[in-house]
Amino acid sequence: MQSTSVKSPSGTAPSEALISLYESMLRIRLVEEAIAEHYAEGEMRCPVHLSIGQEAIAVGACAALEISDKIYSTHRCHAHYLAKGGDLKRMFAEICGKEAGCIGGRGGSMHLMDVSKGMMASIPIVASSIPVAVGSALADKRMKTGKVTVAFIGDASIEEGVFHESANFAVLHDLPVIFICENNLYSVYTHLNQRQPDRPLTNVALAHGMNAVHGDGNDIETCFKLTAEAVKRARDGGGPSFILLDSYRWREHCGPSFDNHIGYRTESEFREWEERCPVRRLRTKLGDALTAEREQDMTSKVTSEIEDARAFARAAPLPDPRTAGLHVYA
Ligand SMILES: Cc1ncc(C[n+]2csc(CCOP(=O)(O)OP(=O)(O)O)c2C)c(N)n1
Ligand SMILES: [Mg+2]
Repeated sequence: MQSTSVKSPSGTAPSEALISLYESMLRIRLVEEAIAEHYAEGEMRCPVHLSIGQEAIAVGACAALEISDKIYSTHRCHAHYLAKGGDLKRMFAEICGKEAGCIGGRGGSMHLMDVSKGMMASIPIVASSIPVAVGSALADKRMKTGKVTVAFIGDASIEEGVFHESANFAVLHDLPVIFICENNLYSVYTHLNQRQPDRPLTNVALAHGMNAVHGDGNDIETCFKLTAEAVKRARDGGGPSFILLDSYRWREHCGPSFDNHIGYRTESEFREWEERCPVRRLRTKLGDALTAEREQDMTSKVTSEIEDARAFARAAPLPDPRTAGLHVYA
């Protein structure tokens, strides 16, 4: 999907653009369901953190960016990589530890990047991508490139000191950086209410003097609109923004399965959020604008793309062990 094609002057997405956003979300959903389905086969040689249930944030936000804008992600990076235009074959190859992977098979699922698409890095140490994103925005401001940087962060990132140092620095220097906080309510097994009682996360950003907004992260138009507004502010020299988007991770924190039975959350909570599925929600909204035939074509196209990517990854060679020392700085 060309991210520029969904923009309209009013900041809302027109109908063909919504169909394109739907396809993008559906693609991410089907890719991650394929990962979950085949994970036990043992070809994927790394832990996986799935974004199933959270697709609207990645797709809506990236639709408000140019390809030349930059994003930074976390351990839960598949959706961001794909939404920004990352190559699916190279993603599967990376997850399978193959040389053809997007970083040569050296990192796996939590380290996806594609600099040519502005997917600059994914860093699984919680909050560690934040200062890198802020540095990237500082460089772009100094070089007057007009580029905007987005740091996708989880709700737990706000609990790391480096978020506060980075937020303070970004505000003091009016940097073109946007913190998109995907609030899926949990840091592994601990609910936000136990970690941040009586304090909306937006208040933390506001305390740093940053523009801060809050929205429904399962509504793709909200994700698009709030990001588009923050992008405009950043490009106009208005400095950083913090966007808090509520969503829910459907699968276990790390791995392909469901884990509602282990006790940290209830089945009924899960069912409530499942009802708010971002993909189905947009599908309902599209109604007859997306015919059943077109949707079937879309699904078949994505399914065969996934099969091709899996076959590519399976057939690709492992990295040459003699290259293990490359890119290691000591
Ligand atoms: C500094 C640091 N502490 C702990 C961990 C272990 N860890 C990995 S993911 C995670 C939870 C992150 O929660 P959140 O930021 O809300 O993202 P989510 O997994 O919910 O998408 C933790 C504690 C880590 N990777 N880095
Ligand atoms: Mg979380």
